[in-house]
Amino acid sequence: DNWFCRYVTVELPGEDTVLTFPCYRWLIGDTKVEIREGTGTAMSARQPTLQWVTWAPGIPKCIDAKTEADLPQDVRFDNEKRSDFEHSFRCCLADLRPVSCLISTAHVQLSTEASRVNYSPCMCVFVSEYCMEHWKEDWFFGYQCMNGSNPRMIKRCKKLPENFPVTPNMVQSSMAPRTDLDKELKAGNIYLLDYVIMDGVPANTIKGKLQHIAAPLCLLYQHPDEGLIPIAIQLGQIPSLDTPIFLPKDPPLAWLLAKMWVRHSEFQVFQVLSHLLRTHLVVEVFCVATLRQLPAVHPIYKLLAPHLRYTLEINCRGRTQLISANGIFKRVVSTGGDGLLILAQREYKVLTYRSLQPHNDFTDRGVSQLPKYFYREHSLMLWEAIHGFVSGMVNLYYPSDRDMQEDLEIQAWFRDISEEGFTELPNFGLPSKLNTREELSTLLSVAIFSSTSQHAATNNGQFDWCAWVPNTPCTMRRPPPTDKDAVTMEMIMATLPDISQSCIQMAITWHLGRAQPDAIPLGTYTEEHFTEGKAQEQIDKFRRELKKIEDHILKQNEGLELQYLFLLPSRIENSITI
Ligand code: OYP
Repeated sequence: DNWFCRYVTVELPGEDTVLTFPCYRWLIGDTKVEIREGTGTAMSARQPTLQWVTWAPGIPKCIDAKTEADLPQDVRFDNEKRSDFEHSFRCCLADLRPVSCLISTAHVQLSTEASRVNYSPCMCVFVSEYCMEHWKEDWFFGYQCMNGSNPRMIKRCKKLPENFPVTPNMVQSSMAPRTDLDKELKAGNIYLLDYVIMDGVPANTIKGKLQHIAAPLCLLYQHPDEGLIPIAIQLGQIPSLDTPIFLPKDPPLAWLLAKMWVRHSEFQVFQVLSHLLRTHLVVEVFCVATLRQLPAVHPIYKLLAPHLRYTLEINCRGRTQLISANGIFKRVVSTGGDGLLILAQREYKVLTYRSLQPHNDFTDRGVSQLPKYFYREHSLMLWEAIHGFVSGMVNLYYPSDRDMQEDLEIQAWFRDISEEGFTELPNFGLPSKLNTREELSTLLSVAIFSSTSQHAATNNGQFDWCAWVPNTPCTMRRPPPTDKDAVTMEMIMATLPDISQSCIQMAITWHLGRAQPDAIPLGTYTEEHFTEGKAQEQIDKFRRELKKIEDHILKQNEGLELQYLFLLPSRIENSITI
């Protein structure tokens, strides 16, 4: 008799009342049975107090709370976290103001090629120095496509897009000896960044001045000696005389400005799509469904809860302070205002469940062969560890697929996710019903991988890659250049964010990207939700797997000049808390 959760109806002797209990039997050991009083099948205590709301159409639904103050007390930040969060950003901005003149000095560095600016001690804390030294180099640009803060944009290119008429002749000087573009396309060594999703996104107006957005195309080449390097850039989707194809052999400032334009699109796609939409908002769906549908004694609640800590509050704060009508995006970012929502809606339309699973994502982008793609290697290892752990737990509590199918609470939870949370998303690709334990395990792995590893990969590199503003500008104050020979340093300076925009970019990327003082690392379960020995064994096994990954990554990074440590398990938080 392999049941997991049954609703048991009991007639009380001498009374008319009929009570329905959900009755759990943990099939671990054999005798332990827990019975909990309920109110029939709609028995989640949270449902009436926690509601879905459409914050904006065309993106996932979220929690119905105007501000974080409306949230239930037990999902709020604790005092320490709140005061750290509220102080760090303000202190950081205050520190930056007196030295903002230094940023302009640093800007001068661009023009004079002076080797180094002398930073105040304060600036040393804020600016990733390695990035400042190497950001103009082509290999560094290529490296960031794989191991920067947005490692999911690059795709293999087998055939040039029709709207990007690069000829073999144009790029011959970037090629290794005895080869050409056609051969390398066939050999699978050509890659593409296509920011078509930015095309026509309305640009913000800041302090009365219209900002600018482009939708670039950038071709990259996996060079046998130099590694992945950009070889051609077009700053618009329609080829024309006004959208020349920029090349590494062009005047250096023209090539530099073209790369900055690509990096500016990268900032938008990174923050709005990879970070906000694909981690914060996707994981919020799991938060709301789990709190609404699963009682705290349910094993899947216990499994997920540590990976959902603080996410509702940080997202509420994001909605009120970051992407609100006069939030930080509106004040300093080119997609602030209507742009960011349009961008997120476009991505949400094509968002697939498949693309949230790393092995599918890499296969679909054709990037399985790229060497030194540490993000790929580490995320696959982490996915395996997470999926192994989750399957172990799921199989422990559901001895057969049927047990899972018959768990009404988990089916209601699934419906909340697929029909409410990911609403208006017919092609997302979730099954219509959870039929197998494997389907449940994959879904839970997506939730845990997104809230831990994927968030760490995108969030934690912000400071390193985006604090140096010219490397990843948050806005552009002039339109893209149309004439390669007319690019001057004055034009570059007038294009990049101004000093106050730069200060805010530095402060925010530091505020969000720094190690959090109260961080709980991946695989650390402080609350001991699970008391059963067999569940504890699964946790211990998971932690041993993570330790192996930790050692592997540390060893792999030994002696590397530029280390990739964003996916070091000890630096991955157990949930999205920032
Ligand atoms: C919430 O005290 C969050 O004003 C960050 O949002 C910063 C604040 C509030 C303001 C702090 C304050 C966190 C959740 C999120 C997310 C993902 C997107 C992050 C985008 C960062 C954009 C940086 C913009 C730089 C110019």
